Amino acid sequence: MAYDLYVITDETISRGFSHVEIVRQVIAGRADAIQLRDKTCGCRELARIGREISRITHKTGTIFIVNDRLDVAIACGADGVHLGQGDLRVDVARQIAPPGFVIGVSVGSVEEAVRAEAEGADYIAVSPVFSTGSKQDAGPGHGLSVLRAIRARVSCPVVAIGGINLSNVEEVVHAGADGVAVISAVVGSPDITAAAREMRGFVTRAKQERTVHG
Ligand code: TZP
Ligand code: MG
Repeated sequence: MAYDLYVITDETISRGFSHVEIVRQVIAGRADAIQLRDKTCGCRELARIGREISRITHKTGTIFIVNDRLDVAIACGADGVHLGQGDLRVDVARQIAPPGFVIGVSVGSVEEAVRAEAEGADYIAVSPVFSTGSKQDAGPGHGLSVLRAIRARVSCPVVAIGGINLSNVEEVVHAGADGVAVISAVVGSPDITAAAREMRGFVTRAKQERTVHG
């Protein structure tokens, strides 16, 4: 599974676009994965939105992940769930999830990354790589050195998240990220589709450079 461009929805910075409208626009910009993230709406509403999104992503083949809520993710037909360090453990979530369900985990250290992979994570998200205003409790950025150290210790896909934009995405990929998860750089742009397309192009190019130059 490819996570080159992983866009997280956020209605608070999307200039009036709903989660579903954000999803349509980032898919038009060739996002590989999208995550439904809303800390304010109840689980019934989240599941309703999620069902609408999964109807879209099933047609396009885009990976659809729900943040935090395994129950909502399963109920709405998403491909997976993204768990934080305070959410269900991956191996516990795995017991409830259907076969093939994608489970991603946020990690902030080599120790957390190694544990998440050992517990069965399908991908890990190094969070946050840089400081960000999009998540109040994200804490300071861990930097590229932690990303590099984690990359060296796990074999599952590593996604970088937090403060990633066009000016730093190249170094993030060169530090070993398989993909980048972004909110503001894409969802906060006046042209969400164009921003997604441009960001994905940067990731693709940086990955090609990595292959060529080792
Ligand atoms: N988790 C860790 S950082 C973050 C989340 C949801 C926010 C990323 O947003 P941005 O705007 O790309 O920094
Ligand atoms: Mg979470």
